[in-house]
Amino acid sequence: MTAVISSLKARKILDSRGKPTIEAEVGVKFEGKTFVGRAAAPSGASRGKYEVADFPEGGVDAALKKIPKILSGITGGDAFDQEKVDRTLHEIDGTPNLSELGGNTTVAISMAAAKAAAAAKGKPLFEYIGGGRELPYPIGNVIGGGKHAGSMAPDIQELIAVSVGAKKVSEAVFSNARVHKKIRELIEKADKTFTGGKGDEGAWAPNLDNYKVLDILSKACKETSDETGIAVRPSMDVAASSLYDEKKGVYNYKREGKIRDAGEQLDFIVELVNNYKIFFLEDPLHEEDFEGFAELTRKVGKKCLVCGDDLFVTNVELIKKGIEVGAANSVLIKPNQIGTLTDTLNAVKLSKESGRAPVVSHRSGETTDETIAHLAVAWGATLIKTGTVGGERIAKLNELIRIEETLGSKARMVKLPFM
Ligand code: 2PG
Ligand code: MG
Repeated sequence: MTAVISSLKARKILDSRGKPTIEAEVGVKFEGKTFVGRAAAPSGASRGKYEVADFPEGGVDAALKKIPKILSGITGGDAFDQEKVDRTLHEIDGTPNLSELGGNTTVAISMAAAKAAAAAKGKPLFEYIGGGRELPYPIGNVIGGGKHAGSMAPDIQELIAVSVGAKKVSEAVFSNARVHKKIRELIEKADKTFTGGKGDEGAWAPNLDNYKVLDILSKACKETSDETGIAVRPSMDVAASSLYDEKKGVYNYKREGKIRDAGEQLDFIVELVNNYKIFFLEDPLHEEDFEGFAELTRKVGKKCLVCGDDLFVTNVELIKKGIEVGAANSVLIKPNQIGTLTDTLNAVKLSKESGRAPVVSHRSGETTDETIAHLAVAWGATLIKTGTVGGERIAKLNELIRIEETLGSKARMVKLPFM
């Protein structure tokens, strides 16, 4: 049985930052009927150096001009054979970093093809592509800084709440949202001039420094836990590559007015993990410091998920490098960093085989596409990073709630480490 690819359409749509991105629709013919899958690509602000190209030169418009060529390349192919579809996309592109078509173009088509195939089988996407039944813990960005907010916001890019005590995904989603709401009240107390401004991912963007926002995060997590009985742990994405001055080899915390060399950065991070009981720690060091990640993992990796985002960019070769030196115990998974579903799945598999917790993630520029919710469940991700509030963020969270409902009595939360 084959689901014969018969059509491909793509269009320029808006993302949450008001920038153009690409949406694709793939049509397949199966048992005399036509099924269509649709997916859109997100975009990053703090992009890793080794991510595939997002678009060809000329952006979305240039990508759209390539659609006829892609259509003729994939027409007649079998959408049930995802590996082949993705291999064909690579062949049509012909470059090592997808710069001819753009990783956003290929990822939208790859995901749309999978959705069309799932529709042909009459199955939800998560069941079709993986069949996982365990729900990931959503990690909720509640305070934004770095490249996602203005210059007076904290240097750390994301201060995050993880409702580790939740028994259901719906409980975790609402618990994270409760922390988000509480954070606003606490910021208002600390900064009378706060206007309610938010960063790119819907997290509050206050004029406060790193320690103040960490104190606020920690208080909000504790108070929420006390009120609901659901344990919530502080977490963060430092996005350290954005702070790193390559020429000088130092981390420049502009908001804080502080420069930290490699050793000071490591000590600072260890201090934060210990003082704030950080559960999930993403990109604490810059994207080429595999040795530093290894040292940090040795120091705090028994109590904290040390996660590589820009470090690995969802790329199996870089994950292998991490395995060799013992860097990180968790891997961020972003489909558009690597360009196809098959490449993304390979990164998830290798992460799991090596004992590294996969964390499926959105980007700071998003659409209402909900695909990553399905990927996270299908592949048994430990966590899913989606943000906490805002239309493009709740698109994923509400889909998780629906998936939990679909699974009914078979639904389980994944087992978290260190608990
Ligand atoms: C990150 C992401 C998503 P961006 O650094 O993890 O939160 O940001 O999409 O800007 O790379
Ligand atoms: Mg990151």
